[in-house]
Amino acid sequence: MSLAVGVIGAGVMGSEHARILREATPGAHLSGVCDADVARARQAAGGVWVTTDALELIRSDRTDAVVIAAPDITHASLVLACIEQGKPVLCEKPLATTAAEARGVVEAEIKASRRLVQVGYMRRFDPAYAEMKRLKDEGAIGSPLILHNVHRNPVVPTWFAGPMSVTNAFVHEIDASRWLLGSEMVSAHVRSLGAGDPLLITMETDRGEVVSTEVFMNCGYGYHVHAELVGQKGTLQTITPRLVTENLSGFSRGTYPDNWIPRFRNAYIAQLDQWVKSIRSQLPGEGASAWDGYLTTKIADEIVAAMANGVDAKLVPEAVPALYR
Ligand code: ISE
Repeated sequence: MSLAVGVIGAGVMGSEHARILREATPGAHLSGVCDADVARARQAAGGVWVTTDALELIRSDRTDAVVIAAPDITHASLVLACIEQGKPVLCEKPLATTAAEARGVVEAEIKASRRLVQVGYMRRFDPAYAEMKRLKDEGAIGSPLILHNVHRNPVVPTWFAGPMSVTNAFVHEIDASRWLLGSEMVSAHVRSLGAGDPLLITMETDRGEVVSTEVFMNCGYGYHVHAELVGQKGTLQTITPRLVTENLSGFSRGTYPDNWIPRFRNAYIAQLDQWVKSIRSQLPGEGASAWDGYLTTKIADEIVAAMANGVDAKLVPEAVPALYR
């Protein structure tokens, strides 16, 4: 039987998840959409049930599983409600806005003795990042030494302020770096340029690798995410996927998208597909667990606190609970 999935939040990300569930997710279908703005919910729903009450959607018999794409501040409490109902949940990143809340989600899963949560760190499903990891794991470039990440958005709205470039954007780089290298971060140093944008964040891992990341939220020219992994024998770098290069008037050029959806469209599709398959087969998924989501938010929290105090962050790796080993 097809898995009935309800989506909470009908903004940029929620609408995209709803569209993928309507059009491109074998084994599942969109069964409901929740948003405080009913018109927006209806638009994303394409004819299925809509509600303005997130708890109603989570508790409803019409939903077997839930995708959360509501504002970051609501994530932890909505995920807890899904765990309470015993319903699998794919929560957009971050899992929570504070490490304490994220830890609460981990504790709830441990208490339920069931892994119900996947966090939407979709880079793990991006063909370029996945190929980079495959080659690195095969030993193609020898031992990794440095990971260079670039994370640029053309512009962010005024509400995207203060520590959000760490807690909302850089969190992707924390998760992708931990996953790609298979290492834990032990320290972080932040250099703030301009009026706090861009940031240059350097982390060191427990294996002595260095992860450098530029986070530039108002770079002006387009959405651009890039990674290059330097190893002892060579490097691996992602190639920005493009369908066409325009050759004109003495120039060769390609365009950048306005936001992350065109760049990571295939990753979002693969992520939902794998999530649905893991629920249907009752096997653990390949995505980020609640534990990964917790560690990422904890590192982000510690970096923000260290920035406020003008010091480096000392990050202390924690023992992984049995449920997540
Ligand atoms: C946004 O929320 C995302 O998740 C995008 O993937 C990220 O690149 C962007 O910086 C965030 O603001």
